[in-house]
Amino acid sequence: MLTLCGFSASNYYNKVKLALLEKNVPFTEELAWVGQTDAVGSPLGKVPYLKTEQGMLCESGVIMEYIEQKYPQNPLLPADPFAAAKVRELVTFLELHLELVARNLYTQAFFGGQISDSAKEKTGAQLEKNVAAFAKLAQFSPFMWGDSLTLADCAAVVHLPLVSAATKVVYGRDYLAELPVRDYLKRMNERPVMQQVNTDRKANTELMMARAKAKA
Ligand SMILES: N[C@@H](CCC(=O)N[C@@H](CS)C(=O)NCC(=O)O)C(=O)O
Repeated sequence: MLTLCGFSASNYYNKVKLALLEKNVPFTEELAWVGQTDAVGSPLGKVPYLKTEQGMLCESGVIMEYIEQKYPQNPLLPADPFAAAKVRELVTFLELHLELVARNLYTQAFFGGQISDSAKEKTGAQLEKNVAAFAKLAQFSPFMWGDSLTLADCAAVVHLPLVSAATKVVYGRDYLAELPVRDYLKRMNERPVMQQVNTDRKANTELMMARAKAKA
């Protein structure tokens, strides 16, 4: 039995959880906040990490590939190598060029902090460019790529809402507004698995906020 470790407010944790649920792979969850992670399972102290009977794995992308290979049912990668590469290309764009860039805004957008004007300007310009490039790759019709749910959808549903929310708070404008993201997310949120992940995310986010308040 696999154990997914981390916390449900985390987008990277939920990306993996979604894949496990969509593939119908049995797993349990173990709550590990940042600062409480296993030093072997997650040497950088990040979540998620996965306990398997052979040992532990970190990095959500690696975990996803492991799950996909180990449990071929309900595939989240197309069998065709080029199609699979297109899906991976989208995951890379979503994470490297959108989420990681937007992450520079989270302190101010979600945690009551402030970022410098120069950081704001630099991040805004980078996001502008990257969103335009992402728009050329993503299909949204109805999935990120092809005619079935893939790893790219598991990444998109957890990362895109954060990019929208963070840019709205910091710049007063949703940088994804020109893309059909709202309709896409509405469709994806109708999936029972997504509803389960969202319910857990909301409960865990409240818990996280309460912990932060208690510490302050
Ligand atoms: N590249 C990592 C990113 C994971 C990540 O950044 N997780 C966040 C929570 S959403 C985290 O653990 N942050 C704490 C830290 O970076 O110290 C992955 O794909 O697993």
